[in-house]
Amino acid sequence: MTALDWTPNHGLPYEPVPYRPERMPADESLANAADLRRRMGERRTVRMFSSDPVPEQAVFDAIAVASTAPSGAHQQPWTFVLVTDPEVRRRVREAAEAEEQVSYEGRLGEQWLEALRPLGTDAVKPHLTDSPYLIIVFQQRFFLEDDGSIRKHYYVDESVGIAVGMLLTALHLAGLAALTHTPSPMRFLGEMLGRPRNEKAFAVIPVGYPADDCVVPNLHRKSLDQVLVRI
Ligand code: IYR
Repeated sequence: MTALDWTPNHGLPYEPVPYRPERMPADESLANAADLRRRMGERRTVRMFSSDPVPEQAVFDAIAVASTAPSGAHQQPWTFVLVTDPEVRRRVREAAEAEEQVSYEGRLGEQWLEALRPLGTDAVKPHLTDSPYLIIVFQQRFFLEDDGSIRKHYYVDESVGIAVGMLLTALHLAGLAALTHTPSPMRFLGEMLGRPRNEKAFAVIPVGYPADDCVVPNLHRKSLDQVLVRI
């Protein structure tokens, strides 16, 4: 990874430049929006992966899409660690499963376990070693200058959350399955992957094709009128 200044714009002053994208005709807007709605309606969180390889450039492209997300003060406070090394993955799985074991055996509490029941999840996480790729997303809580001093980053949770949403969308539209996995606590990831002290693990995202015998829970989504309020 190349070194960055504290902001990708190097602290330069405001410089307005023209932005005049060609306006999309309404029928094209409607067709695109309806098509995207249909395609995204087909996205499912997958926990059973094939180990078949996927086109690597599609994964790079999806990460590049994620990095176009809007962010607080345009600080782009994210790092995507792409892990394929089987030994590193074995260690990540071992540590994640150890934490999950404690969680499922009681740390989560009865109400949380009850909320998870329809998902059919447990402490065994084969996707951490089975999928061809693991994207571990880190949030940069602050910028670390070369001399060790710190510059604040703004709206880090929101920015990284938006970027991960765009990553999941891009992966799905490229025909790839993913899982938003948040082993808790995740501190072991920063240590294991040698990340600097300004970075905090945000999500672990296995990427690949669903296994031939993949199943997903029969979940239903809220309808538009359940989530949309018009005033
Ligand atoms: N992190 C655990 C538990 C878990 C929590 C939520 I909230 C989920 O939506 C799914 C799982 C796990 O990965 O199993």
